[in-house]
Amino acid sequence: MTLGLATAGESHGPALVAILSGLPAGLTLDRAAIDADLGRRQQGYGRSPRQQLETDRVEVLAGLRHGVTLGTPLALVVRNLDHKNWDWGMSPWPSEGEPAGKGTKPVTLPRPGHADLAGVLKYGHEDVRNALERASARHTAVHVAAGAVAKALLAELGIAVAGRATEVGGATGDEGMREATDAARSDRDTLGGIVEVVATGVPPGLGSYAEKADRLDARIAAALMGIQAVKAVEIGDGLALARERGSQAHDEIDPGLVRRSNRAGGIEAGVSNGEAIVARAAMKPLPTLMRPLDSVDLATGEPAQALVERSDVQAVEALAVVAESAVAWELARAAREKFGGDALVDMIAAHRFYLARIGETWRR
Ligand code: EPS
Repeated sequence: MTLGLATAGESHGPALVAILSGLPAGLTLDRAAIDADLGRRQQGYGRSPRQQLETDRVEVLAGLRHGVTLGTPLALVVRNLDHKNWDWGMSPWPSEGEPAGKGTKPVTLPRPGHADLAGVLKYGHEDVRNALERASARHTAVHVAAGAVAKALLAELGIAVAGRATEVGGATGDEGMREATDAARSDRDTLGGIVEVVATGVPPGLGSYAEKADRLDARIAAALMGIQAVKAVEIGDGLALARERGSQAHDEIDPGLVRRSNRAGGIEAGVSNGEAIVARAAMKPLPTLMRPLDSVDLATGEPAQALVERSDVQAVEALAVVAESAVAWELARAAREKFGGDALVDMIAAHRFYLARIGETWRR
């Protein structure tokens, strides 16, 4: 028993969709809670004017009856309200009538740092838009909707997951991060940053050291690295541990199996150890620049400036929500594998039974 997630959708197409498989029956979903996470993802200082056009809301097409999962695939939709401005340019079928709105002319100026160049070469596109539309971070919206479902499942097991931005453009603290954003905006530049996700209530024993692909840290790292613009991932004290001695780097165990520290970030040998799971992701500066970088016009082969489109100055707070969703999804997947159950009550019972079994040796 595991969770599956398949998504589709272009940034300016009609909608983003997701199909979630492997959820137990009997899980109550709260539409307002899912929409609240979608709203959190859209907020944050430094987002583009596009966010004023979109008010993301989840629609459910299948797998749910009266707010309760049926144990069948759950189909989610988040519409792109901006699509009305791209009706002709992003029509799934051949467009009718005269070209109107946005996206009517081919893009031939690839942006360094974006999917543009590799995408057109890989897929044989002539219009860079055919690559950038799917590569866009817009589609993180539907991943956040899936993550909200995962968080609802984890809450039934007493697990909570929260993400926050810790650095923007090298600056820390709310004030510092805002100042850095303002400075980059007035220079017509962009920034990256760092986010931290913490999961509490995770029992020991999620993930496995049996195979590389089973390791919980490998799965969390892949999930975070799979988010647009993420270039580095750290679990616990990650990079800093490499510079320390073994006598300093590990989390000593006291009676009651309490740890003196959590430098491992809650995972040892790919298995959760009962401490809070701590994961960080680092995001590069956004590659759509108002003062474009040097590139080449793919239509002529001549030097040119990269595509200029409206852009966020930074989207680190959005990444915090997306990263939280990604970690929640991986934890929910690992929990489905460990506790199984077609009905939520079966899963909860298996979780309780397991906690009782280890309870004599593990604090709760
Ligand atoms: C994005 C570019 C911008 C962002 C978008 C991600 O969109 P546009 O090209 O339409 O101005 O606003 O993010 C979202 C729309 C969103 O909902 O997060 C990109 O190229 O990744």
